[in-house]
Amino acid sequence: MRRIRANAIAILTVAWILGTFYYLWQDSKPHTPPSSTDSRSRGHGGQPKVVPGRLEIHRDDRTIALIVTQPPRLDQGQLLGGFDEKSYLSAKTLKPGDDPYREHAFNLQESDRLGSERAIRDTRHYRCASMNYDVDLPSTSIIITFHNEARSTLLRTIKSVLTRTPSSLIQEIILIDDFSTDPDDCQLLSRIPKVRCLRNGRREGLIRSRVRGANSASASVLTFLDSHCEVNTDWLQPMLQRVKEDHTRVVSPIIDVISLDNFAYLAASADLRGGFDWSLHFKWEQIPIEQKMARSDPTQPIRTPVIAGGIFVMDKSWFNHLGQYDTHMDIWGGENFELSFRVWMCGGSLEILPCSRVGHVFRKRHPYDFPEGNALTYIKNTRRAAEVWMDEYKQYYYQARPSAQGKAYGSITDRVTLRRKLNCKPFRWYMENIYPELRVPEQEAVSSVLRQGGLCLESKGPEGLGLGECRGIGGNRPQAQRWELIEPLIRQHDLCLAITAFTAGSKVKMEPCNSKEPRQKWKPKGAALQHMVSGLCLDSQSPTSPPVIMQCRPQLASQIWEPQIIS
Ligand code: UD2
Ligand code: MN
Repeated sequence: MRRIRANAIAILTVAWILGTFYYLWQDSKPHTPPSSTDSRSRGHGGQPKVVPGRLEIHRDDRTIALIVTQPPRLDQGQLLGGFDEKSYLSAKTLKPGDDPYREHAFNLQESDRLGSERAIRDTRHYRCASMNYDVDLPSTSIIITFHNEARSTLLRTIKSVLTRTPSSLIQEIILIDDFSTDPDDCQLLSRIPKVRCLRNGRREGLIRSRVRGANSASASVLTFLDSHCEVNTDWLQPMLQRVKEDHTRVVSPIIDVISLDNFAYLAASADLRGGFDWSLHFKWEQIPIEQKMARSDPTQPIRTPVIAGGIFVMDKSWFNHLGQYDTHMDIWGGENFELSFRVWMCGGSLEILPCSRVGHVFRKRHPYDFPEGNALTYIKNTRRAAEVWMDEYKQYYYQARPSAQGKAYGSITDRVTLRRKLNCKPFRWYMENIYPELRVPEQEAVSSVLRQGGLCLESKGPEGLGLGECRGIGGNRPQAQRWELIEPLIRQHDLCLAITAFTAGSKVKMEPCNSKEPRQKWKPKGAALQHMVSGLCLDSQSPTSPPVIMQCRPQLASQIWEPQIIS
């Protein structure tokens, strides 16, 4: 009994001496407040690193932590300089009775209640805590664009960076205020040490805003973040390490989920990577099973076909060499595909690093307006990505997103030239080597109905056409209402839609398909279907008589044919 007590006293004495020694020795690095489960941490130095106030004994993978003292923290004055956090946050609060979701599409009341900083759970695999990183990692410029972001979420993003990153790694934090209604946010936040804010003179969207930020960055490595994030313990070191070792790697963290309702910080699965479907809709998907089986070390990077887009680290000269972003993309969307295709096809790689974790508030709707409309903007941006990078595979994009056909997307000459200059590989290579799991649809597989209100275009008899009440759901549609839209043909089995003469008022009928026959060539024009040669549009006139071609009038209900894909 006495031996045990003597041993305990000896251990505690050693712990106390080491703790005090470390406390005196440690540099001025800011530290996070300890969270309840935050039991392990390791610095970015090569040697085993002890969190101040803890004595850590490392045995294999297990870390035993004895808490000795409270970790020292930078006081708010050092951290925030001349920035008055209290008045910044209290100047804009929710008024009683206001809908807390209205302005930001997340619960503002909960965000405000949390204040500027809070402890979050260290969500990494425990082995991450014993990873070693080079002592001479490059410093980075952190770029955060925002448009009307809530003050509490934006400040929490910035403060989480300042408190959870070794200060030597932060060259600067560049905010780009994308013409938010209130210019004060930008001005006030610039008072925080290391923070600079550039305000756009007009709404540019996140793509051009990021390019502006990147152009003004002084560090050799760029780090992009959304304006409603919270970075977690040692989030940056793994990413800087991978980029330092190979500047062509573009790396992102596992993106944890901050609940849009109660702001709980939730660990995301570590078995996911970025994927998409042919309509260029981003999705998280399971790592393919063979890759999962081959992963013996959960700290290893995960190769990903695409990145989510908002949070990543990239070498600045590599970013510039590869052509930054397509700055003709507007507001939001599609830039993550364009960047991902470009990185893979032009000699780089994309990775998700499980030992890096950053929380993000995922929302269900956009809280801001799109000057050209949400759908048109997404189509413009993804069309540009498809037209420049997807070669013959772009047909599947148009099949999956027929409404994209005929929509304006501007000139892509510069980007096509860039692709040629960089000598990038074909999309086929990307499909075969990077994303073989993405199945190419069988031609016959994509069919759709052409809906006009409650009526659907249907074939009647051997050659006839007309409108009928839309029948069946999903794949259960009657054959007469199934159409395949494969430009320029509108097809049903081996019969195609054809005009009978090139003049307005001419009837439309069905005849054997021939893609060279000018009378059978159609293309979408907005929600209408335009005959390519006559320039006239398919018009139902009356539900009882067969359709005809008439002068295109986009608003006319009898010319609107909504394609709805059926399996
Ligand atoms: C995801 C990405 C986002 C971007 C987007 C596709 C993550 C975590 N987020 O959508 O970064 O790649 O997919 O484009 O991967 N913003 C502006 N100007 C605008 C619109 C938005 O500065 O006109 C800012 C906005 O305040 C935010 C960032 O851009 O900080 C991303 O916008 P988001 O949060 O609405 O996008 P998100 O997370 O839905
Ligand atoms: Mn976001």
